[in-house]
Amino acid sequence: MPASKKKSSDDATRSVAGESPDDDPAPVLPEFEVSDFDLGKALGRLRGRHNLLIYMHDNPDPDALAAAFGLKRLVEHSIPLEATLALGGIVGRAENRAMVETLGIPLVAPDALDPAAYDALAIVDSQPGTGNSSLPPGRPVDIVIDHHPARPESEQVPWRDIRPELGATSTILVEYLRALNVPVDTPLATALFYALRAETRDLGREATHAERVAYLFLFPLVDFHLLSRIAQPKVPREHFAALDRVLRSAQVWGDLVAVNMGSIAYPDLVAEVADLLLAWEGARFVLCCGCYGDRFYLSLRTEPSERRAGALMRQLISSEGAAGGHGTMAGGRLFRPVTTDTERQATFDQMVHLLLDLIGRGSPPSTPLIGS
Ligand SMILES: [Mn+2]
Repeated sequence: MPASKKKSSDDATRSVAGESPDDDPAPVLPEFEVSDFDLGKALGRLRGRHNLLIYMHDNPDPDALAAAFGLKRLVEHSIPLEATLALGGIVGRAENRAMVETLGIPLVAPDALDPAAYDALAIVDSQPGTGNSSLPPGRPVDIVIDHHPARPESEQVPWRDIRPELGATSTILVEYLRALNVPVDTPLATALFYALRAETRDLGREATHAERVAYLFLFPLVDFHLLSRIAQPKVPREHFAALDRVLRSAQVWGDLVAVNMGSIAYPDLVAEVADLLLAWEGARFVLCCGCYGDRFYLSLRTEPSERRAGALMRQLISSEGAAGGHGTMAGGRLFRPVTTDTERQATFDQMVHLLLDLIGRGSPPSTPLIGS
């Protein structure tokens, strides 16, 4: 149904620019470009299905959470179907936990789920075959929506919308919701808005015109008090102790700063600290490593002038683990268990020297980031 014929008293349903009556002095939004993806056809293929299980990458970040939340809203609004969000790993970072709790994003842990009971599967902000999700092996996937480079495993997926040129997967979901005039309520708008902010560091990292358009569309729908509770969360005392340890352990090799964080409280702490350390004026590359249980996690950040984090991470990990990422940010995990302090240090040293080799820095001596 064309948007202009749809009557609604809810401000939240205000949609694309140019649809307001002439006497409505609503501000004009920037051009909303519709991609050539056939959303109607994609949704049509799901007719007759009853329940959709939506996966994200494990230890989901705000972009994954918001995209999954948005997809649930989109399909439930468009077809008689119920969607469930499957949580692989844990939501660890304080901001992300606050996002889930404050906005009521309904996540179900895999132990409580039987994928066989669902007749459709989706994955957002990741793809089949990456090794970083809890997708049940061997089951065909019906929907993949992502902004990471396309993988061969995604080729056969009927609803396949992969746009590596975009800064966030959430941008695609905003486009879908707008295209079909799906009401975007406060929690969903706030989730998508926070995702755009977090994923692009306030539109400064890998954001495109499409992210800016999505941001402005969501802006009047956001609850900024809720947003503030997410972006400035309260943290336990242990968080400062962990940061203190990390900052004292960080080492500098020329323009690379790297840290072996040892045992970490949650997997995405490596990404959180990598973002923090990139603030140092001398850093063009940041590598953070840490173990959650016996799983060895890596996070890599680069300055925008060195946009090859994804490729570097894939080379670092090669066939020994799962790697993903794009221009200035990437993550990875080793398949083999890493259990002792000695093993962690040896694996860290190996990764740092491999990275120094890959970026052509040789083997400069290391110095502590801060004086001891
Ligand atoms: Mn993303």
